This record gives sequence, structure tokens and C-alpha cells, in this order.
Amino acid sequence: MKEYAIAVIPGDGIGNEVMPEGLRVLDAAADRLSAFRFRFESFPWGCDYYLRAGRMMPADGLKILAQFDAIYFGAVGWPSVPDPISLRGLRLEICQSFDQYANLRPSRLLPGVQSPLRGKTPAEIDFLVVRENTEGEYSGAGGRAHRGLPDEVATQTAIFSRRGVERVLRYAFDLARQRRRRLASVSKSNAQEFAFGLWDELTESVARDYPDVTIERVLVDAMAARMVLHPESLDVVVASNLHADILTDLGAAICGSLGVAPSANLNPQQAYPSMFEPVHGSAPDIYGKGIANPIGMILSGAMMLDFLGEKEAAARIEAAVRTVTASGLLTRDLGGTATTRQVGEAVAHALLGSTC
Ligand code: GGG
Repeated sequence: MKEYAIAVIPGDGIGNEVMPEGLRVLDAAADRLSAFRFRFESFPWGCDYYLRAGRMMPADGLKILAQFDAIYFGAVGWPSVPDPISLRGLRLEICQSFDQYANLRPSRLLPGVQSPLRGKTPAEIDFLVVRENTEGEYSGAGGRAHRGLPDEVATQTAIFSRRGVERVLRYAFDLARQRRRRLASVSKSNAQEFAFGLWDELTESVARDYPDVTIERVLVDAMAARMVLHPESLDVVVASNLHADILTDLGAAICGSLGVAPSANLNPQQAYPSMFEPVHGSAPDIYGKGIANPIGMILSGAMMLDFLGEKEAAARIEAAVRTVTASGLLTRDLGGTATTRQVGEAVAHALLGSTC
């Protein structure tokens, strides 16, 4: 039987509460299908680790992770550690070092969940954002001079390479081909003409290789409005690291909550393991109450199975989630009263009871 070695990093805050539910559902999927099994190994890396060891993960952390088939990640960030240290030292270190250049972030309204957009149904909110995930505004290039003095200056340089932009565009075009063949490429080339001029030019040139995909170029501000006003007009959306990060919080919000949004940080060539995590962060405000929504974590597990080639298991997890939300069992962020654990157990139960 095929065994997948999965590195588990719950991370900080509610990452530790939603992770057990994600693992519960993955185990249920393996039990239900009896075609594969998991070997999970958990790593206690994150802000507590930083406070003890002075780094977010050990010096050989990447070497350890490289031996796994995939990484299942919770959330990172805690008030006791400056955000740039926690984000760069763990999540970005993994995404950039493992060249996970395509970050897939679906926005899909679940049955039984009320969108804040009046009258919208699941059929009308179903799009996929592809986030460039290794460069752009997150390159980490810049600095501060004359710190604390009246003449202090700060620079933060966004770096867009032809190779980096072209490969994520191609990945998005390929995904559009598997969906409704519509791609919106987001930029801000009216104000940032160098970086997004390159982005737009490459969009046009790559589009010539995909004549069957309908392409449009959309400014990021217009895309924000469009997600609210006409989400049904969107299929695949490709955007830079920062633009897509912001747009996908909006995408999650129109689906009812940040808690339901999954994501996949992919190295499509599989030279390194890919990483699967909910879009949400560590949520210190609700940590410890047992009320965090585990659906983003659970659906990230489905994306992991899909990428590993276990398509049926992935589809069954998604169906089980839909069964549970349609039944009205919802956590507080979605207007319900269910706990993290009750939702995780209900999804596992629905999965185990599903027919072949
Ligand atoms: N599970 C996602 C997570 O923990 N994100 C933390 C965060 O602050 N991310 C910011 C970013 O990726 O831009």
C-alpha cells in the first residue's frame, strides 16, 4: 500500500487547534479508501520554538523537510515575536527555498454558508486565485538607512523576474484550461509601469500559446470591486504575491469567513515538497477557546491529496465538508455554535459514511 510521509507543522495559535481536525479527516480518508496510508511526523516549530532557540526552525529544518512527500502547515505568528521574523523565518523560508512558486487559493462558497454578498449562491462564487509565491513584493530586498534620524529612509524593492512571472502565468493558464477557460491577470501597470509593465507584456505573450483561454488584464483595484460586485464573472485569477494575498482575504470574506479558505503552495516540478495550509493566520484573539473553524485546514488536506494524485480521496473530503456545512453545523465565524472538534468529527463521520 502506498504510504505518504507528511511533515506536520501546526505552528502558532489556532494552528494547533485546527491541525488535529485536519489530521483526523486525512486519516478518515485513508481508512475509507484503503488505497494509501499516511506517516505523519510533527515538528514543534514556530514562535514558542523561536523564544527558546532564537530561530523559527532548526538550522537543518529545510533538510529535514526535504525528505517528506508534502508539508501540512497550520499558521504562523504570535504577538511575542515580531511578525517579519516569524513570517520570514518559517513560512516564507519554506515557500522560497522550496521554490513553491504557485500558491493556489480557491474561493468557493459552501452550501449552508451565507455570503455577505446579498443573494449569492455557491454557483456564483467559485473562482481560483493563483498567487505568485516566491518573489515580487515579498522578495525581501530593501533596507533602512539613518535609523531613527530625521533623514531616515526605507526602501522595499519588489523584484519581478521574467522567469518568475512567466512560469506562474503559464501555470495559471494551464489551470484555466482545466476549468472554464477564463483567466484574469491582475496588475497595477498604470502606476507601477516597470514591474507590472513586464507582467502585462508577459501576460500578452503567454496568452498567444493559449488561444483557447479567454484572457483579460484587470487592475488590482478594479479586481477588488469585481470580486464584490460580480464574483460569478471570475474563473482563474493570477496576481502578484502581495496583490493576491490581499485579494484572497477578500475572496474568503465573500465566502463567509477567512476560516474556510484553503491553500496549496506548489512546486509543480516536485523537485521539493509542496506545502498545504489554511489561508488564515494564528488568530490570537480566539486561540484557546476551541471555536476556530477547521474547514480551511481540512480543505487544505484535500488539496494535498489532490496534488499527491489521490483525486478520489480529495473529492470525498470536499463532499464531506459540503455535507456538514449544508446540515447547518457551523462554527461561530459562520454564525453557528459548533466547536472546532465537532466540525472535524462531523466531516470525518460524513466521509466514513460516504458510499463508493
Ligand atoms: N496559514 C497561513 C499563515 O499562517 N499566514 C501568516 C501570515 O501572516 N501570512 C502573511 C502572508 O503570507 O502574506
